[in-house]
Amino acid sequence: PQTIYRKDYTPPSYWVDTVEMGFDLDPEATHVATRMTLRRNPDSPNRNLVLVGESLRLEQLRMNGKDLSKRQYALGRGTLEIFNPPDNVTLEIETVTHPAMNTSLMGLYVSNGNFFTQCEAEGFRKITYFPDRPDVMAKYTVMLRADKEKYPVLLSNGNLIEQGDIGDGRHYAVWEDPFKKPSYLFALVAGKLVCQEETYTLKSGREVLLQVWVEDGNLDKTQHAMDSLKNSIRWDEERFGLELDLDRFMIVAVSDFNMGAMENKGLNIFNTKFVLANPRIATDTDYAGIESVVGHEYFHNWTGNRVTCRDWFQLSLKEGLTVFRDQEFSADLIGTDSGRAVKRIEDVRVLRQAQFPEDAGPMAHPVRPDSYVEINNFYTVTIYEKGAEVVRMYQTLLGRDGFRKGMDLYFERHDGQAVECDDFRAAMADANGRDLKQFELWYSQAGTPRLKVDTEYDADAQTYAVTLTQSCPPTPGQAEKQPFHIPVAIGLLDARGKDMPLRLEGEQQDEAPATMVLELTEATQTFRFKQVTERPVPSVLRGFSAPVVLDIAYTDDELAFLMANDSDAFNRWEAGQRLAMRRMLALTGAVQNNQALSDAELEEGTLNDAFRAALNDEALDPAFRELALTLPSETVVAEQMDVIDPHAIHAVRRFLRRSLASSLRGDWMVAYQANRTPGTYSPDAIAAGKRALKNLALSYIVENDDADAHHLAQTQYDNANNMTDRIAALTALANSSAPGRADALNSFYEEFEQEALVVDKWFALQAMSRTTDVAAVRALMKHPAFTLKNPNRARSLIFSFCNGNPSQFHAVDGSGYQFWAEQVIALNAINPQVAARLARTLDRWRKYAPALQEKMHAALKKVAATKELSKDVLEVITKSIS
Ligand code: HT7
Ligand code: ZN
Repeated sequence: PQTIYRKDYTPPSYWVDTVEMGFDLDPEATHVATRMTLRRNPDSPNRNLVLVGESLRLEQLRMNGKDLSKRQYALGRGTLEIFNPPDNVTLEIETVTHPAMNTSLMGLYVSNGNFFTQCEAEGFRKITYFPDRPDVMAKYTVMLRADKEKYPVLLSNGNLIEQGDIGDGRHYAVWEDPFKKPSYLFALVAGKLVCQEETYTLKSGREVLLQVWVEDGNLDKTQHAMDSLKNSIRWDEERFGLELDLDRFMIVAVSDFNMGAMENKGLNIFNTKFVLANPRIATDTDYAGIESVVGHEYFHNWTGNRVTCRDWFQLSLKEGLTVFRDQEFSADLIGTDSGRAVKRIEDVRVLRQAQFPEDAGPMAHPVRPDSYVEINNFYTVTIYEKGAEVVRMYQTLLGRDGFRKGMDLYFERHDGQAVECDDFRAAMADANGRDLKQFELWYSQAGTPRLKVDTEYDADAQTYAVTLTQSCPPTPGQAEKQPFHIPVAIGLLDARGKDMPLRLEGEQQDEAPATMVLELTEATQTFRFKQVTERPVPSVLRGFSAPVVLDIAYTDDELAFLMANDSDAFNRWEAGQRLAMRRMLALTGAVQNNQALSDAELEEGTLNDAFRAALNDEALDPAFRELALTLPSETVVAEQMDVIDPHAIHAVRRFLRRSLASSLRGDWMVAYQANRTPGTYSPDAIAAGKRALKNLALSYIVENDDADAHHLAQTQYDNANNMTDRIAALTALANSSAPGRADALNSFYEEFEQEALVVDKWFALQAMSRTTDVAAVRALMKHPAFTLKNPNRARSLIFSFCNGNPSQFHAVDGSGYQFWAEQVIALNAINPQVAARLARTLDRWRKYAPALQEKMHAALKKVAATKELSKDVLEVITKSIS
């Protein structure tokens, strides 16, 4: 397949001004009539008009009122080229698509008998021939026609301007979107749906209509999405002065969806997972996910829709910025300092767990990639999460006010345009009178920089020198890297654990702050603090001020000291994680040398003491304590090893959890009792934090695997009044030898059989359970509720096992890898996008021991040899093997 390069960008040969579309909706064959007006782009070198289309039957083609003769155009593989058209063109095209057969879930498709669309990134071309690229922006008017009984609801972007009957039991609706938009933001929905609606008054006094559409029977699960939408609208007005520009804003939930949600103008389409919630079916994590995804899609209305991307290489322009905005939204809603820190820790955990490995593997790419084969493969954690870190660094460098000035200038300059990442950077620089040229490297260089810290205290001169040295490992196509512009937030702790006032040599300072942002721009730089009256303990990269790996030599005691005292909550957590990581790596080495692991050794140790102190520190937010007492995940530990040994890592994590379970048993029990949340369920951060700590305590207690622990879990399972507590208890039981284990799993399924999102949880928890091996997963695939066609269900079982149960997946006989290959191949024929995501599971195969590598390689080759591999899967497999 063809590689697309950023350097080859050329402007379109024609602009499209208006698009009128008529849909005759039929699941077997939907007819689409499109009339568009186009105008030659004088800046384009190309004379011909090239439209793209995929899986379409072309029924009619007329230009300026006349049928086109065969000599005037060419229908190629996926293209329709019209030769040398006049400067102004009206094009009429009729196409036919087959929504019921469309299992890719891109373009127009059917889910549970209703019609939905997904057009980002290149799905519009499955509906009609069109210049389907984000820099072509047009105004759309859409008429939907369908059987009235089967499809009573007809929705599209913008405002409803007309509706009525057309005889034969059919009806129609006309929608007009007042804003010009790229084709990827087009949407339609038709079917049997019901909605919760509310009017909402904007700050300006204008009233808007808000709707959340779901299938019948789900109206008891929409309130949280509606509340999240109202909170989002208010937050964007207050924090960024951005108002909703439409009179109506709709959210629609669909159960078959490739990703989380989609920001179509005025008609956001969501995976049900990010809409439906009530205490019976949704966990605290689900509630938080809904809030952040509703926010994310809403915020796209400005960062993505009003100002969009010139081409898909600029994807992070909208995604990185919008993730940053949704992270800030969630943090602001919690409101407290410790709540903000908890949110920051959670976000950084995602980055380390998923993005750091991506940045170190064969699919590594810059935040603004230079090439791709299949754009769907570039909706990655690098584009989203690292992109958000890059945006966050502007705020760290410029301050909140400076960042806001940059945003204001960005909209002033680019509202209604399709632009590049460089335009955002220029707005930030110009609004603040700053030179951010070097900052460009965050967009163009892949890889996670390493930041080494060396310190020297001079007691006589009372100076403290901090030498920062940066490097960045090679990534595909980028052997050498130039130094980044890295903001390094730093504090110095005195012997009592208090922040020392910071004064830098050679700087004119009005005050001496507790935290200072050092700007590292060279490979090595020394920053010298003066009037440092005692040797400090440094707290570096506070709040995780840059997406780097920090290399700093601390003793165990210093880490325990930071964990107990640092005023920066992120670094308190970080110190505990370092301490645990150090222990886990040492023990992993011991396991590999066939040494026995001894409880006694740990019980004496700093880690045990530090954990006990954090667990019992009532002054700390329970949500923070839960994070601090959670050991680094197996994936994060794996990242620290030159050769990954999943079995040793698993054994060590289990051993440490058991040791902490037994040595702190009484303390866990106290925490369990103290953090119960009796009464009516509320998903607020305080209550959710308590439940998180209580359920972590439960999971440790059940590590003891004795009758008392089983009883505790069973009682919680039986009496819980919310899904968070229910699923936590069931997970604990599933990972134990409790006699009630099988009964609990069966009764849970029977109780929630009708709730697809809960059945997903049921599959997922079994897939990730310690005792679930490949054979057990194969057995679960035979369950009547399992299907590969529904992405949520496929993810719940297959992805959860392959990505979330490393010790079983990496079975030494290679059976996990064979299973993986079979599923990638099966999914490839159904849904290439989902298949390609699963294909990523083995992309780091070279990091494993030779015996495992060999078997992984065989599985990769098996997939590579499959006929009719989609370009989605082919790109991932080819890059992994080469
Ligand atoms: N912008 C949206 C991306 C998206 C998507 C991309 C490819 C295939 C299916 C998709 N569904 C949604 C999601 C977002 O970032 O908000
Ligand atoms: Zn997004």
